[in-house]
Amino acid sequence: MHHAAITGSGVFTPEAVITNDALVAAFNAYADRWNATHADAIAAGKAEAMAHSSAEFILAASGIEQRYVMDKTGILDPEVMHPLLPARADDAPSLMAEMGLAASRAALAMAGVTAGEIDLVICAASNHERAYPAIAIEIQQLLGAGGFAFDMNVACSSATFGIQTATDMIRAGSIRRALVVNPEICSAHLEWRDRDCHFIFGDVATALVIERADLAQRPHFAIRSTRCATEFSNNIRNNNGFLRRTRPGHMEDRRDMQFMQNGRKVFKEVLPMVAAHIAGHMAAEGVASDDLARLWLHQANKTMNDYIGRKVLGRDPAPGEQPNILQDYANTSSAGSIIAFAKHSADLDPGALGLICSFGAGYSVGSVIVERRG
Ligand code: CO8
Repeated sequence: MHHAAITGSGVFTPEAVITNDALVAAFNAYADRWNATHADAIAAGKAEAMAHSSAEFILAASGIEQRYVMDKTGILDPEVMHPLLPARADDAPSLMAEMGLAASRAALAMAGVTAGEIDLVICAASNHERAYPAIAIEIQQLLGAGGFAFDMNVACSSATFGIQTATDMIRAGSIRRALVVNPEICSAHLEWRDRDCHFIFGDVATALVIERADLAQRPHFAIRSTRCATEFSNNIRNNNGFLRRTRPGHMEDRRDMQFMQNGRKVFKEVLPMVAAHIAGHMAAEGVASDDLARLWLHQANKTMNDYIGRKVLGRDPAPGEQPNILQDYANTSSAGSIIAFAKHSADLDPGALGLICSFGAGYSVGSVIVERRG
């Protein structure tokens, strides 16, 4: 059996930034307009006035300070309240492919691997901008990669499930090198007119090169073990899909066609699931808390990460032991833990152990134990 290693990582960060203050100003302007338009219904008790959002609430509840997005003009326009991403011709690169390509090129450069040496491209993300052909095959073609490619979706856990899939294929000998790409356009499936969630998500793309460990040319992270788990829940859900047009009234703008969640329930149910998952994975690998030099967690909520860090390490994580990037990027779904890994791993000494963990809709949780080499 072969061993696998992460030899390259790349992050594509969109140029447009939205601070909490700018986001809240746009939302509140929208709410004021809506309340003015519906003043009679509100006065008659037939409609509820929209409440204002607050930058203080957002920071305290989530730890998020800003987010990057592919377009901010529409999101910040109270008349629009969604990103404006014009349709592209079928023969032009799709948005996800373009974002994924930038991250992939950075990951390939870091690994010292050419696109032609890649045998597998997985585009693992929360949503794919079309049903087919697979975005992964488009990325494969645009890069000039070999082998085969496919899309997968396990919401926030897409990247870690992709890592396990690629690692297992390397172990079995069916491929030598894979690219796991995570282009996340969360802004396009977020309801920016809902104050309960309008602050949660941002856009980004990440990519990892995963190679047979004996082929690695540079310092890398050997993949010691991967573990995935799922448990069905409706607490994070999006009902958009191709059956929409088969239903009467399908043209109406339904709230459940965007991201929906019961955040409190998710918080309460996912935390113990993740803590138990990581503890079980570490125990199975004979890894004790003191053996772990770094935790790269899913980036949804600072309080959640503080709790998991304490549970896993048995103490408050020291600064830098459990790096968060959510204050800058917000929740970027599957890409969050990979951004944290890409930006906060190069300093680890050979032999140091770390753990990547993602969790979210499904529910789903995926963990990867890695060891610094070289
Ligand atoms: N401004 C001011 N007040 C607000 C706002 C706001 N923006 N939003 C809510 N409030 C109010 C509420 O109305 C409530 O008021 P009241 O007490 O009067 O009812 C009060 O503040 C408290 O609200 P909450 O109970 O909702 O606040 P929480 O402390 O629970 O914080 C969070 C909300 C931050 C959402 C928190 O619950 C959380 O982070 N939960 C975990 C969520 C999570 O991790 N989800 C994972 C989702 S990601 C995923 O799985 C990927 C999905 C696929 C990607 C989709 C891309 C779009």
